[in-house]
This record gives sequence, C-alpha cells and structure tokens, in this order.
Amino acid sequence: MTEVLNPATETTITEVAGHSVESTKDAIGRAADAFAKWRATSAAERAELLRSFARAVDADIDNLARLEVAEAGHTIGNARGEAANVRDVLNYFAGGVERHLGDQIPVAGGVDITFHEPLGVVGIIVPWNFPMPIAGWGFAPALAAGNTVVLKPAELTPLTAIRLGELAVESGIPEDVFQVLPGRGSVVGQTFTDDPRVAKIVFTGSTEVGEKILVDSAKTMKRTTLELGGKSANIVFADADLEKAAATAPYGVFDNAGQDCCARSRILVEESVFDRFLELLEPAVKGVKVTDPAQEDAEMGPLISAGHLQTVSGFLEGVDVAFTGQAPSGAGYWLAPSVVLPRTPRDRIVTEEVFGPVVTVQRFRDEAEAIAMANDSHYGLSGSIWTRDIGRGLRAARGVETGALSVNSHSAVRYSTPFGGFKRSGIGRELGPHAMDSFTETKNVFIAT
Ligand code: TAP
Repeated sequence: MTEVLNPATETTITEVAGHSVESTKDAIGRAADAFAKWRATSAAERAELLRSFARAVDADIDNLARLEVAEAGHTIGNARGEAANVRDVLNYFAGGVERHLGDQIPVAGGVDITFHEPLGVVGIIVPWNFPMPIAGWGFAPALAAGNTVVLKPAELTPLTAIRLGELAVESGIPEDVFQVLPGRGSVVGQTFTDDPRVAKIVFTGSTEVGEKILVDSAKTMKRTTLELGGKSANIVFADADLEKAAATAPYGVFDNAGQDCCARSRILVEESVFDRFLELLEPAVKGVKVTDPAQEDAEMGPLISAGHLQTVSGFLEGVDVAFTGQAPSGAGYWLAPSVVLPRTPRDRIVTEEVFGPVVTVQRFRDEAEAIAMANDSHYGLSGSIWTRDIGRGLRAARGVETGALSVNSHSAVRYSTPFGGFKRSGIGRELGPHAMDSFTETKNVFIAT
C-alpha cells in the first residue's frame, strides 16, 4: 500500500494498493483480449461511448477537482479547468472517430486505398504534475482510434485516474477497454514497456526515464510518444507592451508552482529595457497569491513532495536571488516564487530543468542573440515572444527550436492544436487534428480492376 499525501497539509488522504508485475501482465492480457471487440465497434457507437464518458466526467468535475487539489496541490480554479479539459478532449476525439479518413490514391490498374488500423494495447504512463489532462491526452485519442488502454498514474497522484477509470465503466465503456493500474514506475510502467503485447507507450515525465523507455521499447519495436522536460524561454523585446509582459511573466512560469514542462523558466530581456522590466516584474511576483490551494483566490499551491521541495531548494543555494514572492509557513511543501539573476549562461540554474517556482532573468543585445540564447538548451518544448513587431514575432517564432510557442501570450496548449517537443523534450505530438494518426498504422490496399 502507498500513502497518498496532501502536499498542502502533509496529511494522509488515503492508501492505494499498487499492482505487481503479475497483476499488470494479467491486465495487459485482458486489454489484449478486449481489443478485437472494441476495434470492431462501429465508428458511431465508439464516438457515442466517448461522449457518454465525457458527460460522466462533466457531471463529476467538482469531485475530480477536489481530488486534484488534495493529492496534487493544484489550485481549485486550475483543477476544475483540468477536469473540464478531460471532458473536452473526450468530446474532441469523439468527433474524430467518424472523420478519421483514409485516402484513395490514383494508381494504374486498379484502386488503391489506405486504412488507419488501431495498434492494439496502448500503455500510458502519467506523471504527477498534471495527472488529469496528461492522462486524457493519451487515452482519448487512443480509445477513439480503436485501441484498448492500460494507464499507470504516478504513485504520488493516483486518485483522479482511479476515478476516471470508474467513470469510464459507469458511462458504458466496455470492461477491460480502459484499465487504470496504480503502482510503481519500476514495476507497472516497466512491465508495460517490456510486455510484447503492448503496442505503444505514451510517456510523460523526466527525460531520464523517457530515454530508458525508448531504449527498452526498441526491444519489441513499440511505437512511442514521449513528452519530457523543458527549459523554455520567454523573450521580451524592447518594443513589447512591457507592462503586460511583466504582469503575465509570473503566470508563464509559476503556474502549478513551476511544476510544468512548459514553464517559461528563462526570461530573456532586451538590454535597453532590462532594468525597467525587472522593476515591473518585482510587484507582479510579490503579488502572486500563494496559499491553501482549496481557496478560490489561490494562484499557486505547494510543491508536490518533501523530496521535490528539497531538490528545488537545492537549485537556490549559492545563486543571486533578485527578489522573491511570499509563501505560507508551517505544514506543507511551500516555496516562495524566486527570481534569480544568473552569473553565467552555463550556471546550472540556467541549463537544468528546476521544475519549481524559480525563474532566471538574462539580458540580450539583439534578435539574433535572443534566438541563440533561447536555443542554447538541449530541451525544446515551449516558449513565448513579446514584441509589437509582428514580423519579428514570426521570425523569432520560426527561429526558436521548440514545439509550442506563443506571441504576446503564454498560452500555447489547446486540445485542438498539436503539442510536443523538439530535441530532448520528446518525440511525437499529442492533441490536435492529427493525434489519432499516432495511435494507428497506415495500411495500404491495392485492388486490381
Ligand atoms: P519520472 O520519474 O519520469 O516519472 C514519471 C512517470 O514515470 C511516473 O508515473 C513514474 O512512476 C513512471 N516511471 C518511473 N520509472 C519508470 C520506469 N522505469 N518505467 C516506466 N515508468 C516509470 O518523473 P518524476 O519523478 O515524476 O519527476 C522527476 C522530474 O521529471 C521532475 O523533477 C521534472 O524535471 C520531470 N518531469 C517532467 C514532466 C513533464 S510534463 N515533462 C512531468 C513530471 C516530471 P512513479 O513515480 O509512480 O514510480
């Protein structure tokens, strides 16, 4: 049994039994057996079952959100949005089932057509930072495309996934088509990766574990989608709306206490406005409301665990902290948002993913240097560009080597648009109009006439 803790209070919420290698293999076997029937459901029926699942999630949003606040420390406002995101992503891919079209390709001597064939059993491995949306981004398109799913939530945050598994059954998704298997990564997750009956792994988490999954998956030639770390840049040009750029910068990095692979954790500012930007940033950071995440006005909650708090705090040792925001004292894994002025571009705090409420601010001379600095990372997931010159905004957006960028905004993730990383931030794309393709094989059939 594993204790599930509330990171805001350090109290135990409940205990959850983890699966063993044997029970994981049994579940994979049942998912493999369920595949033939699930893939044979008509497109209309599968779409309706996903819509039914979406309605069940919708009716349970407050409960799911409360679970997320309790186990992950998410603010209640964000947690409601995350539950609603699962509903929306189910509806979006329900709409895709009947529109996942093949091609008819002109050839000599007959007719050539393509089919999108489902893969079989898809194993989804979810981290603790966004337990609900990340689960939904995997299982909704996987199920829509006709696959069965086994899903492993993070040990620290299994409760919303377990509830989603119950809601799937209550809404009519057939038995064993969608199974949630709590347990350890090294047991349940590793078994997904090793078992030849799992056709694809969707993994979100650390680059280190992602690399291991990629290597281990090769042994059975599994398809993989990997969403890994990030160290994204928020580039502020001198001609930007500086007030807006500074006011929003904290929300581009401190959302979810910075435990966000898309966190814009490196702010790069054109040197002519560097001092002014810092002046504007200070009150914005100090104004972030860090408090009990169940409070309606909370803007940032605690870190996920004592161990993670220690890791993030370690990054702040021996660095120049320009200023910090506030955080509660007492029980809970609290850390005030911190703004750091690095001494060199190779400082660990500039190059490594902190995954906490810490941001660095550096200066650049011109557009070319801004792009070079943004790209000076082995990650490439997200980023923002602030400028009033739309030509420069687009040039910089094309120049920055990341998968999801925004200009004059920090919003780059939507269920209807593709999401994923360049370089060591991952492989493949989730969400958007083409996501179901990555849960199918393309089959080409020629019929002689
Ligand atoms: P990971 O250790 O990568 O865990 C992510 C998921 O993978 C968890 O469900 C974990 O299980 C599972 N896992 C662990 N070892 C596995 C294995 N050998 N085979 C299959 N699955 C395995 O990440 P973490 O400990 O949660 O966080 C560590 C760091 O990763 C963070 O500080 C951050 O830098 C990064 N991270 C990035 C993201 C995103 S969205 N890119 C998300 C979370 C973390 P258990 O933990 O339950 O055992």
